Amino acid sequence: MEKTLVLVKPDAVERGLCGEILRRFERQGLRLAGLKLLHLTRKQAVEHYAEHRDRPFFPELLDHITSGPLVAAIITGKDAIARVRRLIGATAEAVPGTIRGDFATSVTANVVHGSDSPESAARELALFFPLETTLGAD
Ligand code: IDP
Ligand code: MG
Repeated sequence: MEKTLVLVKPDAVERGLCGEILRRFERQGLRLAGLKLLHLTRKQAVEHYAEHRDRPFFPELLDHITSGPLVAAIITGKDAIARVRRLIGATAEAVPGTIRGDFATSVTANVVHGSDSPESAARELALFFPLETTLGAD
């Protein structure tokens, strides 16, 4: 079993897509193991997206992810990290049938985040769910 971090980004929360997006994971047999709504500070956003610090789109990315409340979820299941990424779809030109392919309105407003590796999942889950991670909840 693996755990991964999913963020339903502010554009999707604003559009009322939380239920639809979480349903896409649940109907594939993935399970919710943690869930919260929060509005990220700029500092938290910088920490979450630290790997993109030097990219030209970084300021736009920070503006978007802090633009309103987001929903953070721990998603668990066999091969959860790769399965979540497949359901989310590609960063650019996601195909129809994927979450981004069906709902993204731009590369920035792309409705959802999923951790890209076991190392990212561990780092990101500790950031968004420190208590659950410390307690080893699974
Ligand atoms: P990912 O979310 O598919 O893992 P990353 O390359 O990690 O994609 O980029 C993080 C986020 O930064 C993307 O989800 C998207 O919101 C934004 N982003 C990535 N590339 C671009 C770009 O070329 N222009 C604008 N925003 C981008
Ligand atoms: Mg990424």
